[in-house]
Amino acid sequence: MRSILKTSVAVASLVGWGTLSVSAAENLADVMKRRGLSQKDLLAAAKTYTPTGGRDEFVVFSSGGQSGQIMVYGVPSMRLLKYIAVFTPEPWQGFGFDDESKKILDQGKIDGREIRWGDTHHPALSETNGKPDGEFLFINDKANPRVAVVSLHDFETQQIVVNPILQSEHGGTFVTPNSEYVIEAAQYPGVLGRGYAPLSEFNDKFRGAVTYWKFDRAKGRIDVEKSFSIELPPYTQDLADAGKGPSDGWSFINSFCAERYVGGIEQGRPPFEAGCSANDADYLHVINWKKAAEVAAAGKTTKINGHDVIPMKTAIDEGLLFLIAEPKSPHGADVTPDGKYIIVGGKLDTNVTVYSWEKIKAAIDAKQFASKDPYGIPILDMKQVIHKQVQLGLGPLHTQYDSKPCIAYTSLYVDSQVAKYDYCEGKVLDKISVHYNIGHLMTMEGDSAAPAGKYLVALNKLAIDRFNPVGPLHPQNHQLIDITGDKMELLYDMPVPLGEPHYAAAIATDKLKPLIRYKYGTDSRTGLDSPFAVRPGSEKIVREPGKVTVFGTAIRSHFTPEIVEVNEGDEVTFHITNSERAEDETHGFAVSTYAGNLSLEPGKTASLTFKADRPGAFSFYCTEFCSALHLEMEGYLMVKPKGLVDQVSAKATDAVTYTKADFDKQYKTNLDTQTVIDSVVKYIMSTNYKDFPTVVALVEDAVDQLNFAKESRDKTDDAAKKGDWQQGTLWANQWWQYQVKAADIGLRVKTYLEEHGAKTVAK
Ligand code: RUQ
Ligand code: CUA
Repeated sequence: MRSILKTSVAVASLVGWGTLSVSAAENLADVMKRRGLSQKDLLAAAKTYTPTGGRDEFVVFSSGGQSGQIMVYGVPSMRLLKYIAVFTPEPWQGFGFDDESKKILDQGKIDGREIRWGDTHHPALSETNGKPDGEFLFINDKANPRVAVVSLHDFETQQIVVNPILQSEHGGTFVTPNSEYVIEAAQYPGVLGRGYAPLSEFNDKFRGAVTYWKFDRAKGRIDVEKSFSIELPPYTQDLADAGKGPSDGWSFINSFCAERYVGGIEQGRPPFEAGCSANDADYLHVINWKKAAEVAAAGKTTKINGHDVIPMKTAIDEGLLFLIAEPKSPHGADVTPDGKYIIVGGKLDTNVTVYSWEKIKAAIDAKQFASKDPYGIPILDMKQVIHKQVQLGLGPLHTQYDSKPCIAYTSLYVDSQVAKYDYCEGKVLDKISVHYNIGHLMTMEGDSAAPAGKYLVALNKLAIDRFNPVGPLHPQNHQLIDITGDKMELLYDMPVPLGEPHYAAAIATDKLKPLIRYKYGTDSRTGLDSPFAVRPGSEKIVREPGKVTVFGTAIRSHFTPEIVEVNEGDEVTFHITNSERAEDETHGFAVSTYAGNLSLEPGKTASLTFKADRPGAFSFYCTEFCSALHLEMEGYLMVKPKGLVDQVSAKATDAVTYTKADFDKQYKTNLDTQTVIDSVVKYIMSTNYKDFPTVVALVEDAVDQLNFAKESRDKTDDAAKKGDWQQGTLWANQWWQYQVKAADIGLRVKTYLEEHGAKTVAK
């Protein structure tokens, strides 16, 4: 069939060649003219264009902002690869729809309230020795103080932890150099434990805090029991970072509104924005987390909602907490790759301030403090611990680092620019304009101890006039900038149609080792074996009073079982395992008007539970275009009305009768198909296909299909022996279905081998 198709395509293109050649002759100069492109544009295109099948050098995980999700895209192509559902349901992936993922989302309930969205800000990659290792990803929820853990083996959210004491946060997620802890700092002050106090008691009763979530890498989960927090003043903590190298063991959190202003525009008082930016300085918090972990382990904590909190007084007495002034309404606290400096942008100051860790440490060790804050926290003398201040422009926010030593990039919100400078010397080197109002920026592995340089992405808040208008809400704009040369070069604008992407993290592609398929019967939401998985042949329907549980399988192109009878009012659960082995051979599952959607990737088991409270005949079907007979991948849920006496048998009757002629015709087709399959198999076996893991998986799948074909063929032959042309023809058809699937996989393998330069090996 395929070869016929290929031949006719070839013939058609031969016939059409004469007319096609006119437009095909358009050359590069013609295209440039027609589209108004410059040489510079062409160069940018050549640097980003990725031909079909090409791969990106880096993979970016971008916050999806208010969508509660994460976007994954490639650099330099800027092609979107995936949305990872984190705090928000995502129907395609079944997240928030299957029973398993509902449990993950339910971990994110706060004080009993179900919250199905999140305001994600800062993703962080797990690190080993300060470098991203490609194993895990963390992200925070500012609106509802939570942190999620995503496994990068399958890009699935596996855990959500709720902060036990905060009511709002922002300084997360930032990881320590070996991902010992995931840092989450408060944003708007509150009563710790989410309690009440009048605003008139703000200074005494309201507090900030920072939580150090203990990460258990072996389990791939945050260990809530071993996590702790430190009580902080109500200074509106903002962004955080962990020290590394010489500053490993310490963390840094900036703040704004150290004025502790409480607003009240409705009482004729100036609004928050005025009161919170009245002073010239706020505070950089310097915290010894390693020592704090010991203090917490020693039990010098109070329990709030069952969680260990080191009181501010203890933090001061134990020498865990120090403050340094920072100008003015700062944003961003970014530790340099070598851990020697911390750079803070002053939103309302034109400088970035480069603090020297060596000087900070010396002052702390010598107990040289300029003063104390109202809570008794020692304040270091800013002048004494500054390395440099670099005048960059209006609204400096966040800083990222290059692979070249001493080179940093800071976003300038008001100027809509990126500044490149030497922070060792305090010299501005270059500036580039972006469109418009950049927030964060990101270089490749730019958070790590060894940034990869090469590219920078400007995460812009407004797109304004950059793209085709799509209504009052515009997409956001991620702009790719080449940073390999002395001058930054803008390469590409990517409209982002999801949430407000605050921050992103990039990793070299070769560090990611995602799964091709799940081990048979995996609950993908936990990564563990599902107790509900069954193998083909052992599918079953279990009936208990008021309850029907289906243990089924899905494989191209049918579900087993196909007909499920229940009584009105029964609780029905479908546990379905995808028994495919081929890469990307995903099925979906939905029961019309009742429930959906499951995403069943190869090897995965997922479950759908609902109450069959409305009688009727309801189809269920596969929601993923998985094969030529995808539309036929269907079944019926028969919800029998209450009190129905006449139990109609579930046994299906055939509407069409088949004769011996039908049987013979199908039989012959099958034998012909087998000849084609044999030739493909022969080709594959003649190559070094075992050198390609993707192909090995596909070949396993094809072998499965051929075994199934064999079983159906035996049934066909049995029926023929009995002269049962009805059953014989139906089974011959099923046999052929399996052949087609095997052939489909075989051709995928053949193409893959040809494209990847497989070699012929001697037999
Ligand atoms: S924020 S634009 Cu990271 Cu939430 Cu700075
Ligand atoms: Cu399985 Cu469509």
